[in-house]
Amino acid sequence: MEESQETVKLIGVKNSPFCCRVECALKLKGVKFEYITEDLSNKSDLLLQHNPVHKKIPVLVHGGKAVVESMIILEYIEETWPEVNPLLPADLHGRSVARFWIKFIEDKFLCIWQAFRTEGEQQAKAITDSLEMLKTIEEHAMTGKTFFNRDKIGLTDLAFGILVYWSGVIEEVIKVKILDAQTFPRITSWKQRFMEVSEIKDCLPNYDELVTFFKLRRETVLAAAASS
Ligand SMILES: N[C@@H](CCC(=O)N[C@@H](CS)C(=O)NCC(=O)O)C(=O)O
Repeated sequence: MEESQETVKLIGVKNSPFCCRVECALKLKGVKFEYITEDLSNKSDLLLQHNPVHKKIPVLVHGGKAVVESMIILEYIEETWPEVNPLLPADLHGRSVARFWIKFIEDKFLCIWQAFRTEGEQQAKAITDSLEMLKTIEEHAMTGKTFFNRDKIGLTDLAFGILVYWSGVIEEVIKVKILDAQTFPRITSWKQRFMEVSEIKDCLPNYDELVTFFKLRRETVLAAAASS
């Protein structure tokens, strides 16, 4: 049977920040969707068929057509349902600024994951890089508005905020404080405002469960690195 033009499905897992970004965007737009939980240890034909290149989640399936890569999915959601809760500014310059910071976050935020995957000198370097990345955001992106460069939540907040939530988990797992409130007061108060948004609160997975999951994950990753 052919899919309705309107059917929206999200293939994902709840412990992935990239899937959480998409879930939050759909909730903010009030779009109804079906969440299809993927088994990453035994990838489904549905995932392989819809994302044959990277074989990764999240995948958004809209009217039977797949959209992949979380930030591309978020732009797609914004362009498909522009009227409700616009997630980009109306003016072109404002949009370019939002996209600049999204690119910055996509390029640089991985250093926090690097701190999760490593130990010793490599980890120390990843932490230094993470602090540098946060300092740039603290000084140049937090402009005194409620959210990133505007008073309404938008795509940049989703790009950064969900990763910040997960990085809190990583900090706890590796027992290193990176996003310290005294060093980064603007990011810290922005984070509080971001977490207060009801659609965001609804989507964030339980913190303690994430910590348990990522503790085990780190043991696996380090054991694999040690034996290679
Ligand atoms: N750049 C991608 C990253 C997606 C990603 O890394 N997904 C992970 C889960 S968090 C995945 O599917 N991993 C499975 C694999 O690498 O085989 C995005 O933003 O969507």
